[in-house]
Amino acid sequence: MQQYLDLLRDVVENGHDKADRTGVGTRSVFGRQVRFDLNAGFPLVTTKRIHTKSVFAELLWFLSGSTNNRALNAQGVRIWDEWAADDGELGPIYGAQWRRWPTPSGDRLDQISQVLAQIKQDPDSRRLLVTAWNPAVLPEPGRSPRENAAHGRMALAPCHCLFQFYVQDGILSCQLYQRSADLFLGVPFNIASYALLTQLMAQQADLRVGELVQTFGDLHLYRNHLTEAIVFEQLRRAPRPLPHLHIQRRPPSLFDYRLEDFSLEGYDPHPPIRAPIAV
Ligand code: UFP
Repeated sequence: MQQYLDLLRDVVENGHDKADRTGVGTRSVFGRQVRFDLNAGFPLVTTKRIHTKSVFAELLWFLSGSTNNRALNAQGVRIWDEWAADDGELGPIYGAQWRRWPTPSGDRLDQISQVLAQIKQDPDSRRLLVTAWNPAVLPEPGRSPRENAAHGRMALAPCHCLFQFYVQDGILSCQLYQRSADLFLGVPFNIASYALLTQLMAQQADLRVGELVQTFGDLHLYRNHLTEAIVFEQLRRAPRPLPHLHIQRRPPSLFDYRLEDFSLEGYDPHPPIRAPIAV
């Protein structure tokens, strides 16, 4: 994961100070891209421990179409707690847009099923996209995430908002556009999540995996992460070999995977580094 450390260094060295919605303040750059060869190993940050159960459970939760935090809490995953309304609702975030995009006629579009079908039927298509960016249900400015969720708006505007698949010679690649990226806390999760999604899509489409390309809009480090104990500690650590992700079985559909289906071999990270999250 040298690419990740290079990004950290890039933002530390080239970032400019920028105010942000949370009031914490960031150091930020605009427009970056990294590529991961998914055959070289599973792209998981090794210079601190990543809680992969949260990543995997969250992706399965997105794929299930759920937008209620209680389903995640039931699995011991608490990464969305800061944003959920009292009943656990997060409003129409990723799961809703991926699986139930509302059409003008009142129907619902299952973008994920459609794109998987297109990958199989027309792999050369240049339209293999899924978008979570639905301007009609973005959070209303001036409301807190919880208030938005309670009013049927997204608690948080999608950060990983658009992705595209690409098939060549039986190999599936994926490119993600991430408009806003908390490089220390969010990005390691986002990389791992889309690496897993690409592996699952490939398995279901009988394709091999190629690359994950990740393109960033506002790529930032929060000011309170730029400390000796957090970002600079991570930069002192040497990356270790990448783990490998094994998928134990091929379930009948993309929507039938379970957490127990995934096992990571050879993940030997440095210890965790705790950091405050900006809400
Ligand atoms: N963020 C990520 N990845 C995610 C996610 C959030 O990096 O998957 F959900 C970060 C980016 C930003 C904040 O720091 O959360 C979202 O704030 P905003 O909507 O103002 O960009």
